[in-house]
Amino acid sequence: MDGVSDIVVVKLGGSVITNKDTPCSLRADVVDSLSNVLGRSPLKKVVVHGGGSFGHYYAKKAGISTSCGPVEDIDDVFLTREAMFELNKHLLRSLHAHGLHPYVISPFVESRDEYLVDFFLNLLGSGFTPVLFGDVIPCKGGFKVISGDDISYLVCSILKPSRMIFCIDVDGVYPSSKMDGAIISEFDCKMLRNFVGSNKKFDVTGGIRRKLEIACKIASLGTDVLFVNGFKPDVVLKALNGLYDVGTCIRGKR
Ligand code: IP8
Repeated sequence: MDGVSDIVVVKLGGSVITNKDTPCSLRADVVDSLSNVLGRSPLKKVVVHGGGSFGHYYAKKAGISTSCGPVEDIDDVFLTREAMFELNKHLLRSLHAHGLHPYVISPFVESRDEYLVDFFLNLLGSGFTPVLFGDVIPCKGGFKVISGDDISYLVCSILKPSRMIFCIDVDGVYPSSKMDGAIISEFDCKMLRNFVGSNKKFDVTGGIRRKLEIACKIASLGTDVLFVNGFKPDVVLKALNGLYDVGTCIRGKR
């Protein structure tokens, strides 16, 4: 125990909290049930959320991706971020309605200063739940999307939490792109090299393979990583309570 390991980082996937078939369409009932579960957990939590049909819709339309590049019209940066703030506002209200005190942090600077450790610990110690989300950030030569998964890694590298939970739209990681049969209960990062997985076309930030790459980086920090079905609040609660057999787990390197 290093004093901060009772923290859990929870990433709420955009495909869980939004309906990706319709631009800017919130799954208010899902947001509510997840907020309820998060509100019931006594753990210190950092919540990160994705873009779904809000941020991804505008980023894709404008050709803004995870690679740094010029944007034709900087208004597209505004519109993408505005959509993310809109989505974030819904989530904040819901978390607050379920007894949490969300403290939104954006933009998230790609820095791992000691300052940030204290920044988070002071917030958590005061009873706040830091909330972050995928964003569009400036880079040399233009702008790029920083995904909520990348942000989760940055948060984990700052806080070294005991656990990181990815709430995704299926039960866990499937061995093949067909996503049928049983999920992988324990994913060994050595499997990554040959892992194909599905790559959903909607996202500008990549599919399950990219998620697993990030999850393995997080596990290398010593953090256990879980992929669970965000549509199943009881499963998310079990994961928060420390049960690992409710989805796909990647054991943190000890
Ligand atoms: O859904 C994407 O975050 P993600 C954020 O976590 C934007 O990949 C702005 C599209």
